Amino acid sequence: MADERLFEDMAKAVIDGLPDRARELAEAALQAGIDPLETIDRGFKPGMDVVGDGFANGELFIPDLMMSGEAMKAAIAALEPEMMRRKTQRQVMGRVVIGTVQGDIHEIGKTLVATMLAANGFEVRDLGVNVSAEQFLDAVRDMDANVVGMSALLTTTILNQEVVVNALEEAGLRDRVKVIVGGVPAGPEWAKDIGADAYADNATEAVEVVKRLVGA
Ligand code: B1M
Repeated sequence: MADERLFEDMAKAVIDGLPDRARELAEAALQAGIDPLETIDRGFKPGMDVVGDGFANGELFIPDLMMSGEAMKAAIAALEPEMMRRKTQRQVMGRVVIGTVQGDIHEIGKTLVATMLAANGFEVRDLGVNVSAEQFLDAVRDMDANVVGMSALLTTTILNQEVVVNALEEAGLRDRVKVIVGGVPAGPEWAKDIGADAYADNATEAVEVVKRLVGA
């Protein structure tokens, strides 16, 4: 019951776009021993979904999305050390290059996936947002990656996931890497259509899928 109340307050902090309050609540959840991912999934993320719906309905505007994004980022930053502490394994399970595709600056989901992969023993190079096909290719060569992860949140930019798959093919790198895609407009059918190896719905699933892809 106390946890439910905390989760409601977290959603509200994101909806109201209050980074300090979000950080405070994340710290309270850590004190209470709640799993950081449960905190995100049941507390902060539902608030983000309310904001997304409000924006889609024309009730909220870009500054609202930005402030909510800042609140969500503050919460994740507070939870990240505990995520790493709980999951860190010594053995390197694989090398992952990850980024949000070109034209897209949504970073929160991608960063969460990158953090969870790192916490689960993968060496992760996070290229950030608005990442071009060329940048993905350079990083694959540079770190001899065996997995490429791409996030996209817009129905327009998701097309760039296919651009990267094709660029990997043309550069002769496709056989060396497994490709996983994610983000709201993606899905298993989309992954199959563009020649990716897999899709994951959330950060926890992404870890399981990437482990399977590298045979770990
Ligand atoms: Co934007 N935005 N946004 N936005 N934004 C959405 C995506 C939108 C659905 C809102 C809406 O209308 N309901 C809509 C897209 C509509 C569409 O394309 N059909 C939208 C729009 C339209 C836009 C702009 C075009 C608005 C404008 O300018 N007119 C603009 C585009 C800018 C650009 O990228 N070029 C824009 C801008 C922004 C902000 C910058 C203001 C801000 C982002 C701030 C930031 O990232 N620092 C923002 C936000 C916050 C959102 C919403 C509200 C929340 C996104 C988020 O962070 N969710 C979003 C609505 C929504 O999603 N409900 C929306 C929380 C995060 C933890 O979840 O990112 O889904 P998510 O990640 C999940 C899974 O998807 C999955 O795991 C993650 C963790 O569970 N996943 C992966 C993600 N990547 C993965 C990769 C994997 C595997 C799993 O493997 C590699």
